[in-house]
Amino acid sequence: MAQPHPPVPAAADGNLSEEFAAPSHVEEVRKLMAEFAERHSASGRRVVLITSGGTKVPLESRTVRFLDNFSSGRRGASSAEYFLDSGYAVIFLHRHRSLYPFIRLYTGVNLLDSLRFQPGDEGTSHVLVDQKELPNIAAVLKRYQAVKAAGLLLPVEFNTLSEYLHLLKAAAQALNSIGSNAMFYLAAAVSDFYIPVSEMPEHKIQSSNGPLQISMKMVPKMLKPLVKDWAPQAFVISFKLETNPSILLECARRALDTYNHQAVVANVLDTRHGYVVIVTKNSQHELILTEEEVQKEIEIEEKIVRNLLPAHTQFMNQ
Ligand code: 9Z3
Repeated sequence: MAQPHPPVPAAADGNLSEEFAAPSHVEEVRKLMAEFAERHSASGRRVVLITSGGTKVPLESRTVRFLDNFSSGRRGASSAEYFLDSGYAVIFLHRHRSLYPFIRLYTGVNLLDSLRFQPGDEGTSHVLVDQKELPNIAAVLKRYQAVKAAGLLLPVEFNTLSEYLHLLKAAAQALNSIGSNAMFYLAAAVSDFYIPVSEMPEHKIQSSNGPLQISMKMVPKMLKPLVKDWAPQAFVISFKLETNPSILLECARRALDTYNHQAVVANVLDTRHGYVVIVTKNSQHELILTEEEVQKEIEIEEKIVRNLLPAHTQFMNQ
């Protein structure tokens, strides 16, 4: 059985109030994102805002400890590449140090093991890349440099939950001016719980005080104001993660009913990189990676993006 629907938290109107400290650079980033969106939209390109990675929830103001979650950012980083390949400009709102488009392919490789030192003439030297250690590096580098030269990827970093919330709000407002040319692809794993600044101890919690009990508040659901107020014409895709497959689709449908956006990509923790269901008001589409596709290094994100593109086109034409 699915759990009962939780009460909508107080800040569901999108007013983040003083409970979430805004990052100092939020206005500067808002301007960058608005310029990026308007420039690309004016030249006929669609723009997708991808959120990616987990969020950090501090337990102390001078933070020593925090709550985190499992998300690696692989979904967001690989999807960014497929959106770029499909002609979108991408704002990549990602957790600091989570996986990043293109370079993600070399996670776990020790860079120094893939480089060779070669002395040159007259005291010069060269550093060479061993392409066996970095498979496909020439092709990946070419793609990355082309994306960079065309200014198609705008990376924006967050670390804490507060930073994420403020930057997402700024992004949504920045993309509003391009209407249905904008897509939101909300793949970040965002904490549902937090400790308000007003209730957080300033200093490190002392273990000498004995076992720790914490009480956390519900994080406001940003999807509601995003769809209703901040970017009401945009094409919005949220993600739903469960660990119990038997409640997955019910939860995804409930999210669609509650927030009234275009689609939910539903996934289960253990199988998330091989199986998802794209749920819309009138359809339910299972995407599965076969064993053969896994062997060929095809990724489920390619299928997700390929599935969403015609839906976005149709939405824009409505
Ligand atoms: C997802 O469900 C993503 O697919 C994953 C990707 C985070 C599972 P990785 O980063 O994993 O590749 O390791 N994202 C959304 C998760 C989420 O918190 N959704 C909320 C919920 O389920 C709704 S907004 O309640």
